[in-house]
Amino acid sequence: MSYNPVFSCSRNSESVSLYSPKLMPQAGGFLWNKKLMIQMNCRGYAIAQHMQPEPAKYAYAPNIEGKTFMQPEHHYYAHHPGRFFYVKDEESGELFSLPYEPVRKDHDSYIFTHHAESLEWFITVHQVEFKLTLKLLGDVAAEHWSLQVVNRSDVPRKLSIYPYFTIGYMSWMNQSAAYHKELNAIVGTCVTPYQKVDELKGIESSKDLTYFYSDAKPDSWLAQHALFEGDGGLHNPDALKSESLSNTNSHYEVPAAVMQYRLELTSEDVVSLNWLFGPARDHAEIEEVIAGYLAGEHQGKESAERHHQSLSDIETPDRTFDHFVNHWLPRQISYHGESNRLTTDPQTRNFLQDSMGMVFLDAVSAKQAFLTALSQQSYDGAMPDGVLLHPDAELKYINTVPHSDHNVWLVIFLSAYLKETADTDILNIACAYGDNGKQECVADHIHKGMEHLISHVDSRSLSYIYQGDWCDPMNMVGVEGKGVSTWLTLATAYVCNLWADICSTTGDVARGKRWESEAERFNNAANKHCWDGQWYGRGITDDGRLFGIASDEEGRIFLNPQAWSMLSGAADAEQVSSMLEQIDKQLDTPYGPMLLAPSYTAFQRDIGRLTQKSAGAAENGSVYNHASAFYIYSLYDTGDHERAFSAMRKMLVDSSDALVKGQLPVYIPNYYRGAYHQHPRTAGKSSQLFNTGTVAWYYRSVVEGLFGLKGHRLGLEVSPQLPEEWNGASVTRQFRGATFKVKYCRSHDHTTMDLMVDGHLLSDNIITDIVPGRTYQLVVELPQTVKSQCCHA
Ligand code: CEZ
Repeated sequence: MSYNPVFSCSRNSESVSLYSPKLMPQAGGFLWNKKLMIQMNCRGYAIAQHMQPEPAKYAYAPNIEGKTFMQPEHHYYAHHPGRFFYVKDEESGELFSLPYEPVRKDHDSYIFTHHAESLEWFITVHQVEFKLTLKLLGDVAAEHWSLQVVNRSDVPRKLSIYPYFTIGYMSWMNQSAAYHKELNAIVGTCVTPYQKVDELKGIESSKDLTYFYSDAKPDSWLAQHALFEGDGGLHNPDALKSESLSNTNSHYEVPAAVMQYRLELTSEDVVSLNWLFGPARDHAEIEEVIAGYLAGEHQGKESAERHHQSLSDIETPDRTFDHFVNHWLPRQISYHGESNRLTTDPQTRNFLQDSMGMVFLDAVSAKQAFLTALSQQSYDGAMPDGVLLHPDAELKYINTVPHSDHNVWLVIFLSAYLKETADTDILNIACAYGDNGKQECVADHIHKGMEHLISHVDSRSLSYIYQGDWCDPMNMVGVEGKGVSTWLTLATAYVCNLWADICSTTGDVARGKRWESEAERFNNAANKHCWDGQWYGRGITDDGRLFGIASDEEGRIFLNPQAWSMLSGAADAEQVSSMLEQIDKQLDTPYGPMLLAPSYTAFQRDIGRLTQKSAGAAENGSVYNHASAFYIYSLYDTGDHERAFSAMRKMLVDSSDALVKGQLPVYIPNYYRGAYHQHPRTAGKSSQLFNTGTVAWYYRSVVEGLFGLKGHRLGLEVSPQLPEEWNGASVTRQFRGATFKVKYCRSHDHTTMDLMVDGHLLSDNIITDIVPGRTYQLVVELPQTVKSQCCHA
């Protein structure tokens, strides 16, 4: 274990431990399976959703709760839903709780450990050890909690343990809860509230029960929140002052699930208790889940060992980086790929980028996802705002607002997929259109999508933005249908080039040439109309105002157009160096580059909702990691490896900034608060939201940029861009069925890179004729750098 005061990462296994519930009170982690996702913080608060197939809750807030999507910087409060365990010492009367809430009494020791498939607390109080574990029950929508209590003192101890699981305000129409002896469970029941007759059909099949099953018979129970809490408050509930709970149900009263277990432990006695908590349709379903659990089914989720990683066993001089990229990064990509961010209508761009990440873990399912998206394209080439994943799914929330960028992501996915797999057959697969069922091959679909993309432009060849592009809340730049986006113009040029490359390399040279010239048209347009002297503006409003420029007091410079001008090839060397200088000066922070600066402090009607967000939060100038990831990818693309790695590294939580970020290094959040110069007190704070397109681009940058092990039509192209100060590194790369054990080393003997494959020197940097199933030893010899020499000394 490498130890520091706040957290530690275990060296060989995928786990991170936190040593206090107070230093980073919001920190926690998440688990998911195909049916359920739970985010737990280290103090016991929980946010859980199950899919039926629409996302739904089974533990609610104490009052009426509106339906919403997952929010950044979620706020917890005393009555927030959670999973809590009160412990009463029957002899001294002392009361405390695990993992920390609601009593908030210090323990003698506290460790919260996040593993890939479980969350665990190890807590000691007066020489009694408590090991609390949460796992999910295979691919069933159920939480499995277990508590092991060990008396390490020399004397017998009498303790009462009371799990208190909030069920909360289930429904204003009908809610109740009671203990059911035959199930040994407290079951809360409700009727999903509705008003319109039409809604009844949709909710009749919903899982309106919440159950709390115990594998041991409790000594007493209580199913009603108000009676449990009484006047004592949650930190000292009235119900725990009596010897036993009152075995009272709830009848149109807010339900809760509380049980009591009286333990008498002699020295070294061990007791284990287990519970299941989850949603159900009816008692038969609860019985089925319990039976499966008792029979030992549902061990581990199906997906766990299915994924191979394109990159593994990374060893570099940077342990934090290794640990994150070896374990947590692929885990977060899998979460996106498997759960679709817990929606049945993921935004098209999210779905395609999440699938791009999956290319590196499970190319077959990534391909399937791509074809699912493509089958929803209209015959005129337009892509819908969201991809429907269920026959009854509908476009909701942001997907009812027209955005202009969705076709961009089809080509980006395809290009990444082809690089990794060389599966050009995909281009010939027949796929139907969403609106008329006609079938055409994938290549023709893409071609139509590209035509659609390049036709939605003004007379200057600048792409219309409508009510948003990649940036959802930039909703008023083009609301009248005239405003344009510099970012989208450049992204269009970029994908024209990618598509040109795919066409040319698969033999359609004429098409390739055509798309190359389209790329040039868009790049020229951006240079002519959007370049502001030192950097690119972000767009031109309906009224013809170029914004994101030097004369703007707020929103003076945006990151995205700069990054994508490097990808698209619009910016020449002089422009690149001028932009980078300004990014360093105006956008960079210790947590990464901000999306824009300065953050807006007042509504700008011609830009939109983005300017109404709090300064430094989300798109209004946070360190928006998704945008930083584009920037990183573009830096590797232009060979600026020092800037690229520095931005990549700042994105990870480190011991030096964990307290500021308030998060454990188990995922990349969608943002860290920005407005660095305007609001230094809050800058750097994590959004704690792990839904983000960042991870796909991050992984791609690590594989293709940093380690330079990039797919090429002919084989594996090797062009590493290690930070100057690294003297060496090693990785295992799975590629097109073969395994490459790669060692990088710098030495004085080299002025250029030399590649040795199984001891033979290669004449160029592409390994061809790769034999699936074979393991290759690849040694990459690199010239010594001044910095790496210093490090070595
Ligand atoms: O949502 C993300 C979107 O899921 O914001 C990104 C966008 O590219 C992603 O597709 C940038 O706008 O204000 C909003 O409507 C935003 O749309 C947010 O909800 C944002 C959230 O941070 C969710 O992760």
